Amino acid sequence: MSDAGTRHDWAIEEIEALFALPFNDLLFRAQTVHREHFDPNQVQVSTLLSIKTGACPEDCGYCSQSARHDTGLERERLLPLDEVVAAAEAARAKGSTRFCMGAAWRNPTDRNLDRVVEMIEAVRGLGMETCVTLGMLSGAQAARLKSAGLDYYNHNLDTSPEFYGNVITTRTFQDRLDTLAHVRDAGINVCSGGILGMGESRRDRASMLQSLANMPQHPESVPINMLVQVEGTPLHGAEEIDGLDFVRTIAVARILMPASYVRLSAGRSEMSDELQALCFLAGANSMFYGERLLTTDNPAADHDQALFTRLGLTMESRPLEADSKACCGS
Ligand code: SAM
Ligand code: DTB
Ligand code: SF4
Repeated sequence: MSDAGTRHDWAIEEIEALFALPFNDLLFRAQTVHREHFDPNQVQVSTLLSIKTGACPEDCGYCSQSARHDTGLERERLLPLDEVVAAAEAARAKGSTRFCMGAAWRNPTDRNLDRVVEMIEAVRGLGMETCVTLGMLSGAQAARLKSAGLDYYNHNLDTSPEFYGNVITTRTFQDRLDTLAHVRDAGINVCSGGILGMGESRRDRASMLQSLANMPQHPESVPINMLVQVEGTPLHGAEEIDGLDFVRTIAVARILMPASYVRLSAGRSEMSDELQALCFLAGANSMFYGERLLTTDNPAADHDQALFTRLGLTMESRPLEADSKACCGS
């Protein structure tokens, strides 16, 4: 992706000053930036599938799939290829252009990767873009995924470096940066963002966005999740984020990373249509589409279709090459 004209040297105070703008000024600025890079009435939609569920050795405080939390989730082995292909075909039939496969691993083994490579090749064969999120990767594993034709790798920073230790202790913030560097070096598009509503401060939100925006190249896709509170996880009962602060975070992400897709991710089932509309106005232009995220619910496709109609939004119909997606200029 051409990054010309975008900055990678944001100071935390500058980002906090954006957060502190009057709401209307912030949204106007974000929407203006958005229109310079994207069609403001188009949304890219991806569908998720959990290809290996539960029994994860990591201790991420938000996650239903950690073996350390008693969430009542049934563990499942790696799904067979035909089930994955059937789910991708169903997603494509509903208009989804990207299929994202998630596995509850700390990191994949090379044998795990053999199976995932088959899935990537089969989903690409359907004419869909592919994304996987498998945990930490080595450089060699990232290269292997690239040669299988993988389009995107999702690996979130999750939160600020300062707040990180309150949420996860079994791997470090630096481990995440290392995996993202392997993905970038392999030539795979980077999908990386975080979660809001875990008890973090506004400064933590600013700091997380600073870590993303000051990478040598911005992630092509930046998912902003609202914590889905799962009973049995340590973060169940965390103080919820104010909806307007969520919108502010989307707007700041849009301003800092003008040419990236900002993804309105987990948590939409708990959001009103009006709150989601504000997120689109703030510059969100991609989302997860389909009844299920990985282990929790997402709004029904017909509800999202009705929302698109009410807002005059259309679903991006065809995958765009990462290096030619700049458009419009109007
Ligand atoms: N195990 C892999 C990993 O952690 O990288 C891949 C799957 S993991 C579930 C992918 C991302 O989903 C996490 O990094 C986190 O940002 C997000 N996520 C997980 N549980 C969530 C929840 N309850 N609410 C919001 N986002 C969540
Ligand atoms: C991302 O940032 N959000 C998605 C995707 N990347 C893999 C996952 C959300 C998971 C929400 C909780 C669940 O369904 O288990
Ligand atoms: Fe495991 Fe990923 Fe859940 Fe963390 S977020 S517990 S690594 S599945």
